Amino acid sequence: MNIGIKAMVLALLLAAGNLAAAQSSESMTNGEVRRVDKAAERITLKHEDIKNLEMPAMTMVFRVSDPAMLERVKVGDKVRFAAEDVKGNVTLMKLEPVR
Ligand SMILES: [Cu+2]
Repeated sequence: MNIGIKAMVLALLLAAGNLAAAQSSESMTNGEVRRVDKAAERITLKHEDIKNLEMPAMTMVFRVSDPAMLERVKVGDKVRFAAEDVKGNVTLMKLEPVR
């Protein structure tokens, strides 16, 4: 492989990585807290469509990527969140109250 092709492949890989990062930062979803289970590090949210997971609106339990997320919200709070499929578990990567 010559240097020119290597550089082009590297540029394409970087562009793909930037696109993935941009998509994940834009995919925040609205929800409402129904239950907080700090012991199990889980939270129940009533949520709108989660576009990046192609999931329709529903009420369901999520794992959290950081237990500290659960200290910032309480039942009844309106929230915005980013969820991803982590090894088959739908996991909250970001969670912020809407006030
Ligand atoms: Cu769901």
